[in-house]
Amino acid sequence: MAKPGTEHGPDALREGGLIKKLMGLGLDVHDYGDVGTPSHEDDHHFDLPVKNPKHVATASENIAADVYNVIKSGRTCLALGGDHSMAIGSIFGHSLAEPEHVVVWVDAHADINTPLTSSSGNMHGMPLSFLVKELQPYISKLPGFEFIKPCLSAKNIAYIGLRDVDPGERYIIEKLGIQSFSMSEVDRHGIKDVVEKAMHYLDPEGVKPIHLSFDIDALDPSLAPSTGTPVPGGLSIREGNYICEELAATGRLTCVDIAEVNPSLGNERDNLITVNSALSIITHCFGGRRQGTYPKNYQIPIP
Ligand code: 5AB
Ligand code: MN
Ligand code: MN
Ligand code: MN
Repeated sequence: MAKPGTEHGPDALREGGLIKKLMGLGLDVHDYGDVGTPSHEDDHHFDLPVKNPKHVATASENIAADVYNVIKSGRTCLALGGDHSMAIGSIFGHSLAEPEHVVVWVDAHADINTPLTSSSGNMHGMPLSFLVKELQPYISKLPGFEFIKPCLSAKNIAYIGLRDVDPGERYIIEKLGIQSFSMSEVDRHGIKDVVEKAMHYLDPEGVKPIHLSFDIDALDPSLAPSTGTPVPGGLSIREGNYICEELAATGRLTCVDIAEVNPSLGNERDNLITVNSALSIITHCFGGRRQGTYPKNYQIPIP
């Protein structure tokens, strides 16, 4: 958490009209409020350059419990970040409710550094490493992380949008054979093919619950300037919305993370652009379609 401010992401989205927009799609929306993320004193690791592990561990445990309860109650979960370390808790909580779920990770970054491959010590660059079974021999013991049981196999993950991947991460992706559709694949094949291939690979039968972890920095920085680690050459809003429309159309999208919206970065206009992009991504995950939609009981008004 080198750049503070992502804790204000959820309120920026609420103030941008999130709930009203979702209700406008005819959904029964319940805002469960903010998850408790208490910080700890002496929150450093003696041997590793990992920042705030206890803070992340407590937050992850609370996020996991809430995500589990929301999904168990039969609702679709929207988890608003926060930096992307939030996905440790949301994916773990999702797996407690739906052990068979698959993960579509949309991001400029691979977020699969181990505490030892990371050059920054930032835990938002590591979330997947704690969850992937095959990586556990390489994961250092961190205070508070005992509750996490690795719940994903490498074959349960597909990346879309990568364009800033660390050497250790690229090695891990290749060694474990994780499906990765970087921006080069998006350029080469187009977003339709990429989404089709990703979904066919993750779940050829089309029966598994889907977790979409969407880092707003997957979008081009012109569309999401208020974020901590922008990288040029990202997804267009059309490509981002297309991914969401296609996943939503499966009827199996059970949990969506929106991470790394940081209203403390950039000016007011940057914030507005970023929030509007995030709202567009979210609504297309929840039934919004560019062809248009109407509520279930819609009637043409009679004069
Ligand atoms: B984000 C970097 N790979 O580990 C690292 O925004 C960047 O959640 C991580 O995708 C970016 O610090 C994390 C250099
Ligand atoms: Mn990320
Ligand atoms: Mn990122
Ligand atoms: Mn980040």
